[in-house]
Amino acid sequence: KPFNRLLLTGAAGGLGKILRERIKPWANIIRVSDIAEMDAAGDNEEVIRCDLSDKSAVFALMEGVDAVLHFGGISTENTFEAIMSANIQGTYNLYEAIHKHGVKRVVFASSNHTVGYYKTTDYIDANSPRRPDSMYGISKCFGEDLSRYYYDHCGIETVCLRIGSSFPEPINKRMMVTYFSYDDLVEMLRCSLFAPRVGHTIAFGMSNNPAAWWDNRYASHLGYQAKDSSTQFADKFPDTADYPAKDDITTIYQGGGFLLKTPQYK
Ligand code: NAI
Ligand code: 15L
Repeated sequence: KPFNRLLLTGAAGGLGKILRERIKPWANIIRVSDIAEMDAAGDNEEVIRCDLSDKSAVFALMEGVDAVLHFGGISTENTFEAIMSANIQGTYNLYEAIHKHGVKRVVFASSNHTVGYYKTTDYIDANSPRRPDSMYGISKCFGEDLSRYYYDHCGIETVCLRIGSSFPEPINKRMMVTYFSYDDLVEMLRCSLFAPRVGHTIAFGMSNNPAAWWDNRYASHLGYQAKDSSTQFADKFPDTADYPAKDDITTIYQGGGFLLKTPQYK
């Protein structure tokens, strides 16, 4: 198999549970980790419970690892303190361990909330200045810069995947634009792990949806081609003249409801 040992963080989460099943063909051993309880190890699996903010635990977690899918951390808006520990300290610990153990390739689950303050009428690409919409989005910007540093300084390659909305199906109009099917996510991860050279790449994780806010031109070297589209859900959320609504912050900006969630500004 292409890798001997592949580490997945966030394995107890929504995406982690899906990925745990789907990434098996890519490595002889899949090491899964989370702060929360996970299912027991199956064939060719290792299960290690670990808090990403615990540096020595993260160093032990990385031993013998060849590549990392970093999905662990707080995945929605929260207090700065909580986000600082899991996402900022946690991602720093992870990259220090990656450097120490000579890991060559990482995929970092970044987020569309790095650019959530663009308007839903804007069309942006990976070179557009970031406009985070939340403390959560700021922590993902930190992960993008941190991984850039570890590439420039140490040559560790990372694909920062700004995931749109990866759920079974869209649950509102916004998600008709941001929808990223599980199959397309897995394909994007495969491309990110196996493209010959990725350097430091920022990619947007989205399916081939009828409307888009993001241009993936700077990720074309990954060779990713979406197979799915939110079109199949169009009956649930038909196009109407009231979207984006002019007076609703959650439809004016790409980040949607995240703009209202930062605890100290609620
Ligand atoms: P989730 O919240 O279901 O999973 C995150 C996992 O990280 C949880 O199992 C949690 O226990 C674990 N975790 C939290 N703090 C931790 C810590 N200190 N140490 C170790 N593990 C910790 O979120 P989901 O939806 O599965 O997302 C996975 C990743 O993808 C997250 O990093 C999220 O920010 C990112 N993402 C997901 C999107 C989506 O549409 N599902 C969109 C954009 C980004
Ligand atoms: C994210 O970054 C979150 O992790 C996920 O729970 C969704 O809210 C997603 O963005 C989204 O924007 O739909």
